[in-house]
Amino acid sequence: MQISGIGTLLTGVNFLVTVFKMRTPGMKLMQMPIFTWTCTWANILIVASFPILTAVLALLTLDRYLDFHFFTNEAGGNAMMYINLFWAWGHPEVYILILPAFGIFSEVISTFTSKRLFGYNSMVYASGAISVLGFIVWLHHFFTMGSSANVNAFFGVMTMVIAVPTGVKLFNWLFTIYRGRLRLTVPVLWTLGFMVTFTIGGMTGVLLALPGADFVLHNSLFLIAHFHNTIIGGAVFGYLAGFAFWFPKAMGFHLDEKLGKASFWCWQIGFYVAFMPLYVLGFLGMTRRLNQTDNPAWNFWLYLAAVGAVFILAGIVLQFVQLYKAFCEREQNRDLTGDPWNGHTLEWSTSSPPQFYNFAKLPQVNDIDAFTDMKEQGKAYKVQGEYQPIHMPKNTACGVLIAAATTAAGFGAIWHIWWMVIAGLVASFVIFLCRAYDNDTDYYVQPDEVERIEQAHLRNVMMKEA
Ligand SMILES: [Cu+2]
Repeated sequence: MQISGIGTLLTGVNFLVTVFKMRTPGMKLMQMPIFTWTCTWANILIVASFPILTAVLALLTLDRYLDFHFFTNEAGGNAMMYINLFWAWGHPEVYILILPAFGIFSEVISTFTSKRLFGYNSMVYASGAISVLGFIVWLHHFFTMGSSANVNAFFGVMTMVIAVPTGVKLFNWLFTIYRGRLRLTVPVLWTLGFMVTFTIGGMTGVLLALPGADFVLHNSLFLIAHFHNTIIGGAVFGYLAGFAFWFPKAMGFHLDEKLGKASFWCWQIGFYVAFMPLYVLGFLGMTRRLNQTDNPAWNFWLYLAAVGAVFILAGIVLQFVQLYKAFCEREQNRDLTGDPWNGHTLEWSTSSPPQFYNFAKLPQVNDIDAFTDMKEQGKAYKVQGEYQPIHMPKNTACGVLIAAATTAAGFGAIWHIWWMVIAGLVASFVIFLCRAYDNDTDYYVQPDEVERIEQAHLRNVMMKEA
């Protein structure tokens, strides 16, 4: 946990520096693609919240390995302090999961309605509000801890307030669809399924945010239903929408629409049949983490939930079948233009899959939907001036080697194999030093090579247009 947490933290720093320092010429912050914006907020959350996880795991390590008592009640520590610190990281973490998905839904909705996203600015600010509020709600995970009524009320109210910026987003998506011609592709189906399902999950979250209600529902299956309702209906649906949306860009060929739709319906129906009974079971008094039950009143709902799980399994299998079919028929289903959906943002202006250097020339941006703007002004696919050499990083195995060495150190620490811990840490530091003192880390792609690659893409685009 500690190693992957530090890895996430470093990745967050990397993404933020890239966003703030390496945008293409002309692109202001308020002109970034909305997906980039929601990922930026997610990475701000990573940089702000993961140090809490690092600290709490360090304290736990001291407890476990050196006999400290930070979290041991009998020895003057406090076990609830662990739960508090864990969720001070953990609640922001659930927004780290959902915010990128929100961005995917925004891209999908605006692309497939062929409209500009409604309320771009308010989308950015709503994501920011969700990010900030995400830090002052952690106590809703344990209203039953024994805090005063005032403390519980504060965290309950703050939790409910998050429904406001989330509602702003939902209405923006609806207004984008309004009077647009929504193309019912697979990414759109996931998005529509999300809008209905996530709204239900959000509302049961508001119910749980009432401290009084939480005393009844805490650790019941109502809670289990709620968080699956948001994580599956929000994050998972979002990632699957993004998978279908960007698959042709990343791989250079299309997925099968029919299988994608069949998978969606299995997931959607399966989700409701599997998880709505859990809300009922929560009200019937069933708690989480039971390995057996003796209440016959629960049986019907448990069997019903099992039927739903079978539907979800069918959805997962269909995803793999879809992937397999796409690979088998990739020659017939090539995406030659690189712009299969009539996209709005710059990634659709490159070939599919994009070249190793991404953009032959850095595009000049003057508008939110930069690629739409280029197409409207007749500037798309037009090369301005000569190609320049492209500065590229060389490949290196250092990252993978450091990961292997730290994994060995972590494995050794868990099983008290101390020589392995020391060897892993020393090895990772030595590899780091080698990388730090290596000056031969970059190279240039020459203009004639860039031209040859780009001409092939442009010929494909011309053929399609002809
Ligand atoms: Cu929470």
